[in-house]
Amino acid sequence: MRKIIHIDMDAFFASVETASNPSLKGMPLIVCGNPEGRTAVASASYEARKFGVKAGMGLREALRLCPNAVLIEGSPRKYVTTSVRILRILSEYSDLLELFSLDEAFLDVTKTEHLFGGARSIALEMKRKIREEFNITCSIGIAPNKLLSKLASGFSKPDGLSEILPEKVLETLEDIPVEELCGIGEKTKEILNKMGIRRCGELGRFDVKDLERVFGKGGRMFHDMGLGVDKSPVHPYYFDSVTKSFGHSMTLDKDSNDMRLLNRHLLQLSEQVGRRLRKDGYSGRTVTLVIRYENFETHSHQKTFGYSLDEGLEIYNSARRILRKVLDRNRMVRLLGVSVSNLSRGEKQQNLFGERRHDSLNKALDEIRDRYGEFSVTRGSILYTGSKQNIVPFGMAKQREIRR
Ligand code: DCP
Ligand code: CA
Repeated sequence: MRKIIHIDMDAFFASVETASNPSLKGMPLIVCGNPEGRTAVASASYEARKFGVKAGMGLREALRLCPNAVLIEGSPRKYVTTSVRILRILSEYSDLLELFSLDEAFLDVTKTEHLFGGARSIALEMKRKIREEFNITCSIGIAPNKLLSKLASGFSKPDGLSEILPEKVLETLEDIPVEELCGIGEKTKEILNKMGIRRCGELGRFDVKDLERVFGKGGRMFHDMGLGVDKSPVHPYYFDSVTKSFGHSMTLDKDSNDMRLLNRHLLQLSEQVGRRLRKDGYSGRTVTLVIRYENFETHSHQKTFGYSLDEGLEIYNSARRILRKVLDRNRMVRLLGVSVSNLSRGEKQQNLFGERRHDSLNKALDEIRDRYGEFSVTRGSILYTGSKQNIVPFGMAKQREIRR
C-alpha cells in the first residue's frame, strides 16, 4: 500500500502577498493582473471569499461582491521563488516529489515515512516549516494514492490536515459529489449527472460497460475513480535518466538540397523518434537536428521547449523549423538526424477529449521564466489532462498595491 501526500498552499498568491506585507493580514485581498485593464481574480484571501469572490471571476464582478477588497497586482516572480523554496522543504522527505501546479505537489513517502515517524508527522513538520519560513499556511491530504490525497487535502481548507485510510476509502467516497474528484470537470459531471450518477459511490457501483459506451476508454478510469482506485505514480520532477536521448538518422539515397525531399525525410525520422519515445514511456523537451553535408561537415542545432514532446508531428514541426533556419542551401545534404533529449519519464495519458497532459510544473515555471510578465496556471487532472482555467495575465509593471 502506498502513502501519498498532497500539499496545497492556501490562497497562495494572496498568502504570499500578506506574508510580505503583514498590514494586509485579515483584510479581504484580491490578487489580479493589471487592475486597470480587463483582468480576473487570480487568488482571493479567505476573507474575500466570504463575500463570494472566487479565482477566475472578472474583477468587476468581484468588486461588486466585495467593494472593500484590497487589490494587488500580482508579482509572478515572487510566487515562483516561494514555490521553489517550498519544494526544497518538501524534497527533504522523499525523492518522489511531483509539482502538480505552482502551489500543489504530491510526495510519495511510502519508503521514507518510517524515517520521520510516519506520514502524519511529515505533514505536520512540513506545515510548521512552511509557516515559520514563509508565514503561510497549507492544506495537506494523506492517502494511498494521488487521487485520494488530492481529495483529502481539500477536506478542511485552510490549514487542514486529513487522511483517508485504506479501509475507509469507500465509506469516505460514498457521498462525495463526483465533481470533487480531480479529473471530473464540468462537462463530465453533466454527462454523469444525466446518467443519474451524482456521488462517487454511485459512480463506483455503475456498470463499467455502460460507462465505456459513453466515455470510451475513460469509462473504466471514471469507474476506478469512483472506487478510489488510482495507480498513477508520483512523477519526480528531476528524472535522472540513464537514457539521455532518442534519435534516428539516415543517409540519403542521393545527396540533395531539395527542401521538400529533406522535409519528407525529417517527418519520417521524427515519427520514428516519437514512436520510440512513446513506446518506452519517455518524452523530452529538446529537439536536435543533425545535418551532414556532402563533405562530411556535420552540424547540430537544437531547440528546447517549455514542455515535453513525444509525438512525431510535434518533433517534425520543430526539426523543420530548425532546418529552414540553418540549412545552407548552396550545399548538398548527405545525412539528416533527429533526436529528442532532456528526457523525463511518465505516462502521457490522454484525457477524454484527447487533450495532452502537459507537465504542469515545467509549464508553469518555464512560462514564467521565458516570458516574465505573462503568467498562466494550468491545472491538470491527475489521470488525464487539465483544462485551462481562466488565465490571468500580469503586466510588467512593478507590483502595486491599490487601496480603494
Ligand atoms: N491561479 C490563477 N488563476 C486562476 C486560478 C489560480 O492565477 N484562475 C493562481 C493563483 C492561486 C494559485 O494559482 O493563488 C493557486 O490556485 P488555487 O486554485 O490553489 O487557489 P489558491 O491557492 O489561491 O486557493 P486555495 O486555498 O483554494 O487553494
Ligand atoms: Ca492552493
